Amino acid sequence: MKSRKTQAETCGENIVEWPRGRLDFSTGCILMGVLNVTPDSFSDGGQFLNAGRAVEHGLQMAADGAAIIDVGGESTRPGSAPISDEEQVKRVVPVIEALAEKVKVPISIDSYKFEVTKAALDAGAGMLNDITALADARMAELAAEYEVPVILMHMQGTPASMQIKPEYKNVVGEVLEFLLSRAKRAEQLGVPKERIFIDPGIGFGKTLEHNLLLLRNIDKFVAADYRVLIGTSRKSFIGKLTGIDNPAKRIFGTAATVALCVAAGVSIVRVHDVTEMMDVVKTINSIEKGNENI
Ligand code: HH2
Repeated sequence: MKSRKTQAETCGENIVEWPRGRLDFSTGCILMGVLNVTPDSFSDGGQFLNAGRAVEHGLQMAADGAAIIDVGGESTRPGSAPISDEEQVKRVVPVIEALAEKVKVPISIDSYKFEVTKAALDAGAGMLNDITALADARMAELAAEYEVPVILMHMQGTPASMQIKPEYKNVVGEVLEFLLSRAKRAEQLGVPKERIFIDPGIGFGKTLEHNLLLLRNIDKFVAADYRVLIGTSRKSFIGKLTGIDNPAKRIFGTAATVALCVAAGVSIVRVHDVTEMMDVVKTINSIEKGNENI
């Protein structure tokens, strides 16, 4: 393993606290559970479109150890087209409202749309997950105004076109530079540094080779000044490597990437299979920290 540096060494305090939430990194990496309230997400589309079932799944993920529940109302899989703000709000708001009342962990809203994000914040969301890394600068203003953390993800192009012909001269350098410049912009717009998370955006405008290069060099992101989040869960590059077409069956490949990320010092992993990945995260955290009691 290239780096054993934890993010606490580069990012300061182990506890990140804000009016609507708190994240504790003292045991190492923590886990974000994915809750897609969509009919067409690549791996669980349609499973949680019903609000009652979505809330149940969110509660289960929190009970299983997820430290954040990430609620999304629009699939951003390759080739997907955007849907209206109204439709997204209709999907996510009832779920966020119900979950915010029932779970202690923060709920993040997976959206890059200002109106959707604002509605989600008013419904009780406590974090922003923006796959466009503040392409709309008003998103940073929302984060500052509601005093919530923001996840900045890198994407080349848009979901509709991003996988047609992604190109980089130096994918690691370019993605990192982009994220650092957006993180600086967020700080300038009033988001404190400890509330900013950077994410290289695995699978978003990246070939298999790009994804592997980013994962092989994840220590370079960890060594930057911001905490890192990674989402590899069930993604198609794992299907390409393992020959498994069904995304829900890509658990072992996902586990391998999660183990690698945790060992490299990543702060948050975004996953669908919370129970299984909790075992991976706990095991690697214990090895890294030399602590058998976590
Ligand atoms: N990946 C997906 C969606 N949102 N957000 C961040 N920060 N990082 C990611 O890697 C990421 C993300 C895609 O996964 P999923 O939500 O399961 O699929 P879909 O977009 O089809 O709903």
